[in-house]
Amino acid sequence: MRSAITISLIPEAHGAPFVFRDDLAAGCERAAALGFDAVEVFPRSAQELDVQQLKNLLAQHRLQLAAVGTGAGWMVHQLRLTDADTETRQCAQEFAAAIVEVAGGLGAPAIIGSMQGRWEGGVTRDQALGWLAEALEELAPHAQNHRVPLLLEPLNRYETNLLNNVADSLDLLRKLRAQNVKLLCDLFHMNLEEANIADALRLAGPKLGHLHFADSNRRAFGFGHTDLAPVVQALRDIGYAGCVSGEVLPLPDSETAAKQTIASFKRWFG
Ligand SMILES: [Mn+2]
Repeated sequence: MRSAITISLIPEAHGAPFVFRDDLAAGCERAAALGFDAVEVFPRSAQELDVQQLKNLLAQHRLQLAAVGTGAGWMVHQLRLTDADTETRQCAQEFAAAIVEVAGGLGAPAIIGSMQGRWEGGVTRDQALGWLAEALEELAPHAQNHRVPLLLEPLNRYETNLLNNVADSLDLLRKLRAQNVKLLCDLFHMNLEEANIADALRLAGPKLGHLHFADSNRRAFGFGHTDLAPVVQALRDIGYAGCVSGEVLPLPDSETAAKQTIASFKRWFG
């Protein structure tokens, strides 16, 4: 397993669970200095990400790119793949596709989390799930061209009413022709939504593609009360060998959250 830490380049995302913020060079420098294997980057858009700078920083610090988030599509641009408006759905699709391409070019998967949107107003749950499935079918082959998966993240009920748990997300994946869509399981969301986190990870099994490593209160692992022992056992049982990425609140500050994340990673996965 590889350790990773999050870097947000979205000025509008202050208050969101990203450890390092606004400065890619400084974030990569701290990630490498603390011993992380990889960084997970959240750009404002594909076009606003300086790909050459990122490449140079990864090489300079011998870091891997764990994943690239699409959350700015929703947070900044209010784009959702399941919006009632056809044109907005198309814009969302283009926004996400551009990030899939940029990430894939760097050998990393893109994450579809908050861009899944929600069903509301005149849109039914089945309609929204159908639009999401269509979007994933369009995006996944672009990721496949780069030989990377596309990551779909179930979120807790306060962030979406569409995909909240592993079982419902697997139901959607089973209906897809694309085989490279994998689940991003976030321990913070799972703590709110799953009856048993370890059982849910076992259910995900080979479809687990990425892990967000956050404690019960979305702080760095060890700063909350989730019992990690059964979670680690479940990950071992399913042979998970992907990223364990600290997507947590920068509390009490970025440096302390990052240090706590790598210490917990080493303790539990080292
Ligand atoms: Mn997450």
